[in-house]
Amino acid sequence: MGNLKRRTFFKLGLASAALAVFKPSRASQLIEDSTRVTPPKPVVISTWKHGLAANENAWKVLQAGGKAIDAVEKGVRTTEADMSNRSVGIGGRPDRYGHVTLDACIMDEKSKCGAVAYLEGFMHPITIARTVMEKTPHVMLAGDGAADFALDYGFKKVKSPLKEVKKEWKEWKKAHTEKFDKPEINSENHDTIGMLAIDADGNLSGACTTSGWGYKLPGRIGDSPIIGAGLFVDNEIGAACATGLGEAVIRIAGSHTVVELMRNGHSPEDACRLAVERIIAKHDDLSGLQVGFLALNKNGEYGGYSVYNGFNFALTTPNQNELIDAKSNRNW
Ligand code: SD4
Repeated sequence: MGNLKRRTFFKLGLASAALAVFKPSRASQLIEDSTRVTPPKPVVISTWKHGLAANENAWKVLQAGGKAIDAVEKGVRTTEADMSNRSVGIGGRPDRYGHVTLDACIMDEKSKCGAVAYLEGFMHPITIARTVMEKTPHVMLAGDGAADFALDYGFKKVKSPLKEVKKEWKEWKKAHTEKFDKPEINSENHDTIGMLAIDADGNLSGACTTSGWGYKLPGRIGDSPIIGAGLFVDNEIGAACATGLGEAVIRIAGSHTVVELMRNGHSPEDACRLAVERIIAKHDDLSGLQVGFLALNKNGEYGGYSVYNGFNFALTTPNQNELIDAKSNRNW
């Protein structure tokens, strides 16, 4: 934060802190900062390199004047359908016993949300999550219940894991005989897709979908389907999503924390940085603990930050379409 930024924030921060307790204020009222660039809307951002292809499909919806909720669903379906992706969808890595279990959630501008967790054998968990949101009084369905629900709504079962993924898992299993060997998380081994969008009407939505931590214990559910952890949207303020070690994200209700930091006047990048620092402060052992956050506020400003270097995100606006390296706290 530059001096001007800092001074502006402190001045506004004192006045707004009291207000924020009683009445949520729009980010645009809290942040008056001439050094910040506000991109023209719509804007879509998403995690990792595969975000570029996902953004392309989301952009088709946004460019045609469509809604952010439709854009994020369409966007992340691209990654779910990509059989070369080992962390999202049916092409993902299985748990310790060879089952690929999928987690996903979605949230719209009215704070409606839906999620599926521990779901096996469906191509598009994000659309099943949206169906939970739209057709049931619930937010989250898990396991067999989620699978039965999906079948009831006409989603088709597909086989998993893929042959080559099964082969890789069998080799892993041979080498890992302990009851629970901590599977390695490193710069190669995590690429959940989280996507956030603001449409031409200024409405925000988000989606997050993953096959989770490769070779996890059966029954394990990560942050990605948990509203407030892997994803959170508050249409008055902004949206955030997370990637990386879900357990660490859950411990600080990560995405909700990022949105609340934006509510208190922090820029998207700064909010992500503060959430990362909170995670760092709460863990004695940071080895392999990669977490990255992305955030987008009501003005269309965006940012990301991660524990370790190597986290990047795809940005698409009317003027830009690029992969951006997020700042990080430390190097691998
Ligand atoms: C999880 N957060 O299941 C997910 C994994 C992930 O990038 O993000 N990979 O913990």
